[in-house]
Amino acid sequence: MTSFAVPPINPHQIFLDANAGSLTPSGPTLIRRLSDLAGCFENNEIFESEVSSTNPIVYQVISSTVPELPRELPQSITTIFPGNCGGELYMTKGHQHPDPQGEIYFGLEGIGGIIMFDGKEKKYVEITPGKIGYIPPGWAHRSVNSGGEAYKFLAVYPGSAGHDYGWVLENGMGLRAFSDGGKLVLKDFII
Ligand code: PAN
Ligand code: ZN
Repeated sequence: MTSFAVPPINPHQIFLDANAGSLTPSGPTLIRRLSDLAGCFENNEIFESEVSSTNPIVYQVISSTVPELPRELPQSITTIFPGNCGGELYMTKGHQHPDPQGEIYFGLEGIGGIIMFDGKEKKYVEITPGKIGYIPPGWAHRSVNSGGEAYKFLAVYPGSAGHDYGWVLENGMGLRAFSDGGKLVLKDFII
């Protein structure tokens, strides 16, 4: 089982394999199945039915060994598989950083986007390979896969930022992303 490294962290090199969606040496790997996304999709009836039938893997996150500790700069690659639940695109759970700090996402493969919400304003930023998405401090963020293949991106964030998933369940994300015959359709997020 892989894990985060223990400080002090020595200067080192990390090998990024965009195709495999991996970082080597790697720290923890997280697998999120549909059942882990309770409360995220609009159509709860279809969500429950798909959870009890195939409960597919929606996304995975492979981290480097750099720990989530103050002054460190952890990285991870998220791979969101293609698909939807009741027409709503496969997505990450989405979170706020309790210690408001910025973050960058760098597109590696596939096509997707970041839904961002600061509690009032909402934005959608498309990410394709080579594009950097900037998430300013105080903006909750959720990623979606808007294409027909796996969508992969590298995330780099301050180690003290933390992850608050409850904020999104309470406040929503401002926007929901759907696929209409392969075309991205954004709708207001009604709480
Ligand atoms: C990313 C996310 C990753 C998975 O590394 O943690 O894409 O999304 P959830 O954490 O919302 O499940 C990031 O934004 N880190 O801060
Ligand atoms: Zn984040």
